[in-house]
Amino acid sequence: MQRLDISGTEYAFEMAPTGDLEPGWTTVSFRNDGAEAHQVMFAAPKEGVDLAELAAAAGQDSSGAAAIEYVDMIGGVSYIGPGQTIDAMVDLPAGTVMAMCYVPDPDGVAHALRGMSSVLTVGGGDGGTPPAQQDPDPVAGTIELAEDGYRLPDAMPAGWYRVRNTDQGDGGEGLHELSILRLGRSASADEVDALVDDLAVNATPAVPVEALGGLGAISPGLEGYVHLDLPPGDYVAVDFMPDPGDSRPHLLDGYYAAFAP
Ligand SMILES: [Cu+2]
Repeated sequence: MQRLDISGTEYAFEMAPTGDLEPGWTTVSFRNDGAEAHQVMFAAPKEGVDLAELAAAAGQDSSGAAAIEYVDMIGGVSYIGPGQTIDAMVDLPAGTVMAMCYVPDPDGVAHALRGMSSVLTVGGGDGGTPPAQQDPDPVAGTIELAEDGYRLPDAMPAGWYRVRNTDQGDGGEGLHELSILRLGRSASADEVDALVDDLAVNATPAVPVEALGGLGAISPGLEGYVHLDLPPGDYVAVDFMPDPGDSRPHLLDGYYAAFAP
């Protein structure tokens, strides 16, 4: 399978290879070599969208809500802390694909607005054979991003997880991500609620958390894969994504779940 190694720092991606990508399933290995949390979300502009128009709309909006009106989100790696590495698989379409980080900096400005955004050109090179369309083997389980929240397996041994966004409600605007946070200690439901409120405003929560990554934002009907190896403990899965054109992150509307793998 095609492989893309990405390192994230303040505020740029470094990618290898830097070109010659073919369409199809691609293993994306993301390493956070920075001091802040980062992510890499892949986005494909919708049919007919002009990149300059997209850049103008996205350039002032740290929530990402403006940008996502113009693109299909095709997955990637969600919010992950310094020193952490995670692998995901992304089905890259031919054409222009953007890689973006919308984690806020200490001033609340999205990293993408500070330069953490890259444009990839997929295919159109030498017409070589694209990577085989194959499922990773073995798949340890399936995680569903449903209209009303996460559907997580009862047990989550180490392995590849298929992540499917099945939320077709409200005109198919249900963009979601699977961001996995490990709690420093067990927390009551009220403490988890408070934690989510703090995360939504980029405040330091009372319960310490470690961002382990997960699958980056993915549009309704699409799927991706993420490799999880979660030590025993208490976790919360959260969705920082907003709806297109509305900056309110989904976690504030209850799109989160406490779990113990
Ligand atoms: Cu970043």
